Amino acid sequence: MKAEDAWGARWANCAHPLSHEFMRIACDKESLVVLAADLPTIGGIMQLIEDVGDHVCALKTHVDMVEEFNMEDWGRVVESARAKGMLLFEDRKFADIGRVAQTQMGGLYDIRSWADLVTSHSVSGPDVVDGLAAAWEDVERVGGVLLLAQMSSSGNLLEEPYTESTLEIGRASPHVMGYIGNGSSGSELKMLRSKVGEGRMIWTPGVNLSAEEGVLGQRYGHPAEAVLSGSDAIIVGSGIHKSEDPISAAREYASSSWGALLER
Ligand code: S5P
Repeated sequence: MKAEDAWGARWANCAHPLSHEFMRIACDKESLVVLAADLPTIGGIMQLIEDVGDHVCALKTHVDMVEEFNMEDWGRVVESARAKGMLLFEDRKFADIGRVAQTQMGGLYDIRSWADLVTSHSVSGPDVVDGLAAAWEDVERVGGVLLLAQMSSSGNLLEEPYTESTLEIGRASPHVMGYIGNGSSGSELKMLRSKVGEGRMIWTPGVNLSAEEGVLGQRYGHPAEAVLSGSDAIIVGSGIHKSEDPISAAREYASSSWGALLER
């Protein structure tokens, strides 16, 4: 299916090049799944990419949870994700002043050199986004930022006025590809979509086909409901990597999210 037909107004109105890249991959794979590969070893992540990469559009990582991290082995992860046609998305949740965020994009993990997308909080103000963009510029790469406008964890402090200020920061920067929204709540998502409009993506964690609650305060909603409420990508971790059959699970999340997009 052609991306502009599947995505409609979103295709026409999103300006960030990586949003189009994502929408194209989603159409190729018939899936809106972003894989949260929350595993502590490079071998485990590699295996997961091999197993489910065909049904997943982006690999979301937390590099700082990987034991014995080194750039050489990480290069293999990056290579195999790219070979499977996935975007690389480091969920670093930056939150510092601009200059420090720019420096943190380098360092041991050298996120700027391989990540296409990163998450950032907006709590420190708009300069954090400029710092991240400057870091990609330093290595002559283009990247996109997803700002946390909502969270899925219970009792989080991202209330409506904070969400609105976050959207203001996002609107002012071409580097902000979109926002993280709360996938566990259809009503919160509809509200977020109405404020965001068509020009930015909303990606949502907090989705699971079977569980309603995760460990340590994680909340879950149904992936199809999230997409029907305005989400453009479902971020799935445990639902896939903790499943007894990750391949079938990835297929189910793919078809549930893709079906909901076509319905939308
Ligand atoms: O509000 C949020 C934002 C994020 S990015 N809630 C989240 O759970 N996440 C991330 O999504 C979290 O860091 C984890 O990697 C993933 C959810 O994993 P799951 O196992 O609950 O599906």
